[in-house]
Order: sequence, then structure tokens, then C-alpha cells
Amino acid sequence: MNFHRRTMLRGLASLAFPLPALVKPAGAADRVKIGFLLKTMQEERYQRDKAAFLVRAKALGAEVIFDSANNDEQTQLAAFENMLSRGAQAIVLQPVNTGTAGSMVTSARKGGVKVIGYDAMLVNGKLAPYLEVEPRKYRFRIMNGSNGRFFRFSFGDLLEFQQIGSDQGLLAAPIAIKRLVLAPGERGDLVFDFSGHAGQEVMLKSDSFDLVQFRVSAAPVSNGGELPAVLRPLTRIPETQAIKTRRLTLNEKMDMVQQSMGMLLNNTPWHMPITEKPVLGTTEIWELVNLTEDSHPIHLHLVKFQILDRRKFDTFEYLSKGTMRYLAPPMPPSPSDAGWKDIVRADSGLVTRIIVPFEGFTGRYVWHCHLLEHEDNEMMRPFEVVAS
Ligand SMILES: [Cu+2]
Repeated sequence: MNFHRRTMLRGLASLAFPLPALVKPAGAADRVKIGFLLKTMQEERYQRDKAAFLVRAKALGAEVIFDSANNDEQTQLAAFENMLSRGAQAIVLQPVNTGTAGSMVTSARKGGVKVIGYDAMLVNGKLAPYLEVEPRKYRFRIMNGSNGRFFRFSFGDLLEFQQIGSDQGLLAAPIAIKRLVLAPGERGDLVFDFSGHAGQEVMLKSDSFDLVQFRVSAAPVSNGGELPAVLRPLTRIPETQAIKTRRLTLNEKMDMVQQSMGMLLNNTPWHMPITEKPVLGTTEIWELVNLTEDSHPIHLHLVKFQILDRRKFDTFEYLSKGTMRYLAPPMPPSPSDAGWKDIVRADSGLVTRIIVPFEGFTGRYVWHCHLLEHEDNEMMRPFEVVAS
């Protein structure tokens, strides 16, 4: 990888198909045997993962021994031993219990068999990458491209870095932080100064997960000067500018035995008639009332918006009587969240308010949760920007 001052780290993903590293080119006489052991096949995504894995392995000329464990540790242990006895040279493992996975890894290593964690993090499509850098400032543009994982980015042991931008552009001024939370789809524009780390290694991490190792060269170089103290004027949109406030709920549908049947926006499936029709050139406040137990990164197409605040409310009262009773004062957005955004984390039990100028074009757009498994299951709605 040849990274420059402006570096885009894209496609951070929680799903790894680390096959190319294991598999010899198709046509090689000795086909590599790979074990692929999932914890369950009860979820639809694993059916798709299995199919994709098999296709990719076949294309690369590998033989796959597949099994799943029905969420049972002992079943998984037996399946793992079976793969070893059948001559698997590497096993991609999704442990039922990470605590007991150690014994499987130990027995595999005795026979020289590699074990690869199924839920590995990929950075720009690479597993455990490193980057050689000079002891100076680097700019990193990071996008969380995972299906559903929230990242809490930090450098090394909570080293300070500067955030200069969020989803839709530069912040008003750099902010010094030690950790940045990004939900799926969110972006962060960061500057890290390696000048104090010449000859050392610095890890970009998310909590205990290692993402990218930076190997800092020892020779001194110019550090490129200081960051400007002011970046771009950023006027907060006054609430009085909004001509309409919409209260929109985030809902989880339950069946008779309280099993989740999926998530909805405003309790309305995708195919129902359009209910949100903002007028071009006007500004609206959208109140996202999260009645679920999850945090949902809500994304609006076309527009950029600002986060007004988040406020705790009584979900039980809202669900039972339909009345809104706040339990705490509103919380303003953090400095990281105070710039132009197109995705907002709407946390459980909070009303998250955004102020949205509808500029640019009339027409139909969508708004949706950015968790892939939610948006692909009805947590998406159209909106239509209409002419004044
Ligand atoms: Cu969601």
C-alpha cells in the first residue's frame, strides 16, 4: 500500500473472507483444504456467507469442509476435531463461545493448522495491515463500512489526535480528541502526528481490536507546519428557521412471543405511500423517537443536516399512552457531532433532533437506518422533496 498525506481508509468491515492469503492459484496440483465452521445456520446472513465463501473458494481452487454448530459448544468442538482429522490446513472459525475457542486454537496449532477468526476486521480489504509512515502529520479519512459494527477509534494507548471533519465536510476548527465513535456509514476526517513516535509502532484500534499498524521511520522529516486554528465557518442553523417539525418513530416489530420481526421507521413499511414531503428550499426539524433497544445510525439522502440535541424520554409511557414525557434536559451534540452530517446516531430511549435544510433538487429520496440488516429489512422509507 502506498499511502500519502491524504489517505482514505475505507471499507472497514466486520466480515472477513481471508481466502486469498491461504489459497494457492487455481490449477495448483495440491488443493488446499479449508475448514469453515460457523456457530449457527439459523440466521439467513450465514446462509449467504456460506454460499459466497464456497463460490470464492472454488474459484481459487480450494476444497472446503463446511460445518455449523447449532450454537452448541460441544457440537462445535467435535466438528472442529473432525475437520482436523480430515486434513484441513486452515480453519475459518466463528466460535460459539470465545472463552472455549482457545482449546480449539491450541489443538490446531499443535498440528500446524492456522485458525482464522471469522469476525475479523478488514481495512481497505486487508486483514491486519500495516503502513510505513514518516514521523510527521498524516491525514486519515475514515469510513465505517461494516454491516453493523460501531467503531471506537483510537491511536495507540489513547494518544491525542485532531478531528478536522465529519460526514459532510470540515468542522469549524480542529478538535483534539482521544477517541472517535463512528457508526456504519459515518465518516471522520482525522490528523495524527507521528512526529513524537519516530522509530516506533502506533496502532489504530477500536477498543481492543487492532486495525492498522503504523511503522514510523526514524529519520527526521519536515512536519508540514501547524494545523490552521480555524477551518471553515460553520453557522448553527437557528431552530426558528424550521417551518415544520416531524416526529418520527424508530420501531421494533415483535411477534406473539416477543421475538423480533424487524425494524421500521415510523411503524411504516417501505411500500406504503410517501408521508414525508418537504418543500424545496425550506428547513425542517426531524425528531427521531427511538422506541427500540438498539442505536440506529439514521441516514438521509440528498441533504446535509445538523444535530440539535438528544433527550431521554419515557419510552413506556410513549408506547402505552402515546404521550411524550422527557426524563432529562436535552444534550447538545458532542464537538465531533456538531458539524455537517448526513448520518445521526439515534440511541435507544432518546429523542434525537436534527435540523435539515432541503436544498438542491425536487424528487424522491430515501432515509434509512445504516445498519445493513435493518435497512434491508424495511427500516427504510421514501421521502419526496416537492416544489414550493
Ligand atoms: Cu437500525
